[in-house]
Amino acid sequence: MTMTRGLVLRALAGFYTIATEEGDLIEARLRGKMKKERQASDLAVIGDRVVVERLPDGTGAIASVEPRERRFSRRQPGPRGSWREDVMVANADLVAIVFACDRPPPNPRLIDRFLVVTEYNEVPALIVANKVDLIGADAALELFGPYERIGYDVVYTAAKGGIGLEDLRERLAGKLSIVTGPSGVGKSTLLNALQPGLQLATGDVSEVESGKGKHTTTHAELHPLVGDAGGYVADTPGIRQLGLWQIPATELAWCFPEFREHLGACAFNDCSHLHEPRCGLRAAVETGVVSAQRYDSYRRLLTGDLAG
Ligand SMILES: Nc1nc2c(ncn2[C@@H]2O[C@H](COP(=O)(O)OP(=O)(O)OP(=O)(O)O)[C@@H](O)[C@H]2O)c(=O)[nH]1
Ligand SMILES: [Mg+2]
Ligand SMILES: [Zn+2]
Repeated sequence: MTMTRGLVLRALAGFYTIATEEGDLIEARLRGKMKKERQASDLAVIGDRVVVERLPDGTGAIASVEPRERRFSRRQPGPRGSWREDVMVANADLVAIVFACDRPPPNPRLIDRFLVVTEYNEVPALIVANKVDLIGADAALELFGPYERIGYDVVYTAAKGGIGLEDLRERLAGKLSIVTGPSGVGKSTLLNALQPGLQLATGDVSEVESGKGKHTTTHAELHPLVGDAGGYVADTPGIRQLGLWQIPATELAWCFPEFREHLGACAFNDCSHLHEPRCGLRAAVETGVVSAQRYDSYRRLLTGDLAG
């Protein structure tokens, strides 16, 4: 029996593409035993490091999945108030959140929701402000500068026109990254510009604008990055239903990093920061130390008011 270690690059309908440590790619399925023993959320996902048995026909059978160092997952409501974890990628070093400067225009509420998910998963976030060609550098800085001021790394790019590609390449080099964001913001176009060999399918923006929100990319897959540093990047389908991405109420405020230093100042230690007296967070919003917009995102996420 020949065993090898590898990284799951693609997982689709029970078939897995594994990059082995010997440098080849093999198609594998899970061993039947694993399927029975493990929960759905524990089955292999992209980014998982696995042990594979090489079968005589050239395919493989995944014998085990190594413990995950990190995961980027969503909690989805299950039956009778339970939760189901849906792991999108394992062992990600970076989540690149792509928004367009225009077409579609960025929605700050939605940016905050993406950021909260990365904070909850404790994976570093990079904000990519794409399509800067449409509004120019100054206007782009006005839109995304506030995120730089609260400590997020922002790169300004135009997949069409080749702006900022070197900055983005530098951030991704040597890491296992996932690219996420709404549909039509240019995630696939950007990765193609970064590495033309990828040839990812891209969409026509007019169909996005028509409101149908056609998703051009249909599944997540890790692509090896060229260059000495190596690394992998996964393009993902645009995410529409971030509302399903549940964060426990007691942990939500912590997912806004600039709120953290104010949370100890609340009179009640179970303060929801909505209406309690002597709330440290609301005091910080009133003096302008914390942005009213970000607080509004927090309030909407907590109360389930996801409109706008
Ligand atoms: N002007 C301009 N248009 C861009 C830029 N990047 C992408 N586009 C256009 O935006 C549209 C959508 O691009 P995609 O790369 O398919 O978007 P996506 O984020 O991968 O979309 P999904 O796969 O549906 O999630 C295409 O028409 C691209 O040509 C850019 O930097 N500037
Ligand atoms: Mg795409
Ligand atoms: Zn409070």
